[in-house]
Amino acid sequence: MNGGPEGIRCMLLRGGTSKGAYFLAGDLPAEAAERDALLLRVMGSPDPRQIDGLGGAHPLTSKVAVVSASTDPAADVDYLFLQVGVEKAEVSDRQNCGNILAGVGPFAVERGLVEPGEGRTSVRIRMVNSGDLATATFPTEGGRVVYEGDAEISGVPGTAAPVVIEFPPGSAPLLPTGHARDLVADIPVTCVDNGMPTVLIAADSLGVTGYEDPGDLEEDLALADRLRAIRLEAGKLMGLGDVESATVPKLTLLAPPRDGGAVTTRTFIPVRCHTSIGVLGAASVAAGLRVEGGVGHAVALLPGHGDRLRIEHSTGFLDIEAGVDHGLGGDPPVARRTAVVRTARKIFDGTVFPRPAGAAHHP
Ligand code: NQM
Repeated sequence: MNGGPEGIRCMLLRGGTSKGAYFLAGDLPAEAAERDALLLRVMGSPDPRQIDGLGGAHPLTSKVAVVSASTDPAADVDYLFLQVGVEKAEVSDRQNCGNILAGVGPFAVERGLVEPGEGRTSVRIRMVNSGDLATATFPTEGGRVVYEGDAEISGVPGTAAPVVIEFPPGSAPLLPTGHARDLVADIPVTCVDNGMPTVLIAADSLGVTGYEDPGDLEEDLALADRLRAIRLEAGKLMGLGDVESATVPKLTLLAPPRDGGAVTTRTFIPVRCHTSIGVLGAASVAAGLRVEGGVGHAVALLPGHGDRLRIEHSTGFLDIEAGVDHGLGGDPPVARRTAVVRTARKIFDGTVFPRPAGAAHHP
């Protein structure tokens, strides 16, 4: 368990458009600091290439899920998400991840935490980071998870079996600042939290179109400075405290849709620009677009009926159902429910051998 010569049992799965190392909680140290130090060695951090570990040199491929049987009667399993820094020796539990969530149900069946059904299995998951619940439903047959299927998600080549994820309303207020719109670092924004604290910003208010490639946006240092100022100020307004080294809030630039969707997005997570969009990030964007008076309301083309809408991003789109009830008599709007289709795939199952403790780090 301490990462000695016997290694640690680990499964690598693609969850949605992310990839992560999945562990049973009992296979890792119980103490958080010891666990995190071990996970840095497992992933090969800190190192921009993560050459000596499992990490893929990007925040979207430097992720960990820690899963255990739940003691909560409303859940089958507990899922703790940990974002492992790439260049920095940091492990953060301050956000959920809805993409890695897509692999949690299959992993729970693979490890015998949940008995598979015939045809399909639903796993009730408590997301330890926020205390919120989600239910993931996916095909199972003959006691095994079925990964092959015909569901296609943007950002992943080929097709795979669908993992349908449903979220009841979360515990956080939808509008953490209490307003549909705030002026932050002189820019109008909407701060929203439908599972992921997110700041919505009209791209043109920052002098960009919102259709640029993520790599080009990352190279715009003046933009990075302005986003940083917005993030630090918005973090305080959203009750997140000092977010200098936190992975939240995310910042999503909005522009009118170009491919039949409701809106085009470029999302900073929060420094690198996402190549698509996170699941809970998309849930927050979708709910935020529906907030009357919010910055998204003016940019988006919202469908006339139903909860489903299409969020465009740099590698395609993400369809999501997000219902918002508008408060009566001055009550704030609240999220009703959110549902999304993802896919997941087991890549390997085995034993990981972490870099030895105390190995010199030469950046
Ligand atoms: O928003 C990236 C991802 C995510 C998180 C991030 C996610 C979510 O794409 O639920 O999935 O925003 O850091 O994996």
